[in-house]
Order: sequence, then C-alpha cells, then structure tokens
Amino acid sequence: MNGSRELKKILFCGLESGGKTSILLLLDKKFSLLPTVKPTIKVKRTFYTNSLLGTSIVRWDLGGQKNYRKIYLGDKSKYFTEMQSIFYVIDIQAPEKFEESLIFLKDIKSIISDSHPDNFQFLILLHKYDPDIKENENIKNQVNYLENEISPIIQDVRFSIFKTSIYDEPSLLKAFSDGVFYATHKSKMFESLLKDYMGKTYNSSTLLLDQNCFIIASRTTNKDYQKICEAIAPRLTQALEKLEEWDINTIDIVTNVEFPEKQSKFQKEGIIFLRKLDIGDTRLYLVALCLNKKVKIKSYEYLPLLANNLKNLLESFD
Ligand SMILES: Nc1nc2c(ncn2[C@@H]2O[C@H](COP(=O)(O)OP(=O)(O)OP(=O)(O)O)[C@@H](O)[C@H]2O)c(=O)[nH]1
Ligand SMILES: [Mg+2]
Repeated sequence: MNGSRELKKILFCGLESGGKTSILLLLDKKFSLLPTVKPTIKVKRTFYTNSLLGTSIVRWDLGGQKNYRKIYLGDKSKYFTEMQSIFYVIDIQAPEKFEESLIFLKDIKSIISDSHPDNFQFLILLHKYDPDIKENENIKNQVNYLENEISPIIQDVRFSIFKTSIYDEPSLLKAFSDGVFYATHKSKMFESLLKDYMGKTYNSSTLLLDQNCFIIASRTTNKDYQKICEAIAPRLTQALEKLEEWDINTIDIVTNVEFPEKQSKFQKEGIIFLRKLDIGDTRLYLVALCLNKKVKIKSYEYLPLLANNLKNLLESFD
C-alpha cells in the first residue's frame, strides 16, 4: 500500500563517542545496556517496526572513529544511498571536536547532494544537552555557535535541529518520530482526523502517540503549544501506566493550567489532557491542549467520534 511496507534506511552518523548507540538503546528502551555501551565497530544495523503506521526501517549505526569515517566516505554507494533520513549527532559537551564534526557533516552533505529520495531530511542532534547543564552560559553559546554554522552547510536540504539527551527521553522520542514518520502516507491520514477533531473542538494543539510514545501525528495552532505537549506527553503516559500497574483503570490524566497571556495581566485558564484510546488491541494516546473551559467540554464531547474515526482508519489498513 503506497510503498508503506518497504524497508526504509535511516543513518546515524557523527564522530566517535557522540552518543549514537546510546540514543538507539534508549529508543529501544534497553536501559540496562546504557552503562555498558562500547564504541561501535564499523556499522551496526538494527530493525525497528511500527505496526500502526506499517513502517519498517533499518537503522545503520555508523561507528564514528576516524578510520571508519574514511571508509564510509570512500564507499558512498554502499552507505549513503536510498536513505530516508540522516541523524547527525554532535556532542554539545565536546567543543574541541566541533570543527571536525562540521567537516564530516560537510563531507556527507556533498555526497548526498545530488542523490537523495523525496522527503529526505537531515536531523541534527545537538546531543548530551543534559537537563542539568541547559542553563549553563557556555552550553548556550555552543548551541548558538553550532546552529549558526550548521544552517549554511545543509540549507538546501530539509533539515531540523534538535537538542537531545539520554536523560531527556521526550527529546529523543520527538526527534526520532520526526525522522521516521514525517510525511508518511498513513501519518497524513491520522493528521487529517486530528484536523477534523480540532475543527470541531477549537482546541489549540493535539498529538497522537503510539503505545511507545512515538508521535504518530500532530496538529497545532502554535509551535510552542506543540512543544509543551511533546515535552510532557511521555511523562503523562508514564503516570497513567503506573496507575494501571495497580489495576486502576485510568481513562485520562488532566492538568489544569494557567497560561500567561501576552499584553495582559490576566491568565488564560486551560487544560492539557492525555486520554487513553484503546482501539481493539491497539493502544493510542491523545494529548490535547485547550485554552478555555468551553473548548475543554467540546474536546471531551467529540472524543467518541474521534475514537470511532480512528477505529475505521485502523480497520482500513488491515
Ligand atoms: N552526558 C551524556 N552522556 C551521554 C549521552 N548519550 C551518550 N552519552 C555517553 O557518551 C559516551 C559515548 O556514547 P556512545 O553511544 O557509545 O557513542 P557513539 O556515538 O555510539 O560512539 P561510536 O560508536 O564510537 O561512534 C558513553 O559514555 C555514553 O554514556 C547524553 O545524552 N548525555
Ligand atoms: Mg556507537
């Protein structure tokens, strides 16, 4: 169906010790292996399948040591063809390696310039952006420096820059979801259901997540609202799953919030909620941000319709 069953190739590149293998372990929830991670010898291929979107990918984790980098650049037809996206990982805590890392990025960019598939994208991960150093002035300067240097290198290809850390799981879930599901046929179909739901409820941001908290689809009226939802969604699902461990059937998690309003001393009262949607054997989560009580009521009122539309869509995939 629309090529959605094909095996897509995704590359993880960057210098040695940047954190590529750790990122993959975290995405696979292999937490216990994180402390024992070793430098990758040449290339390690692993598979990931998302049954909801019918997406199967093979992830090439390219060990970043200098001698390996030479091999990859020397055999571009083996390594740098037919990939859907490249995750390029830069260790934000190692400024002494920035120049070398930018050179490797340039080398890769020049290789792929004339031969990449439609919808190809670069995902640049400014990695090891750990929660405890975010406010550090040096780190802020380093992020600015890299953002300024990277854009001109890859400007004629679709790209996004993320700040990620293995200690901030949502940051990696977001980057991976963007790299893997962007513009897929099925993801667009889910998005059109969210669009319809938002049109009826007037809520400001909605996300649809799969059981593992990968973002399957999203719609928003405002980028910041989307970022807020993305940052808290995995934490809300964790709370819900914890309650389920006690056999407490938890339908939703609701947070009442007051949004600051620009040019006014009043706050907008709103809610962000996470709703569990079990459709047959498939677990989905909806996160929605509503800016007032009316919208909240409507968002709940239209949930059965949304669930029904999702059910019909999932059945149409079978
Ligand atoms: N502080 C911090 N350390 C990290 C993070 N991610 C990975 N690391 C550490 O960075 C080191 C290198 O991680 P790897 O995952 O082996 O790096 P790699 O990019 O796969 O390295 P090569 O396989 O040699 O290319 C390990 O000690 C990890 O624990 C992060 O987000 N924050
Ligand atoms: Mg590795």
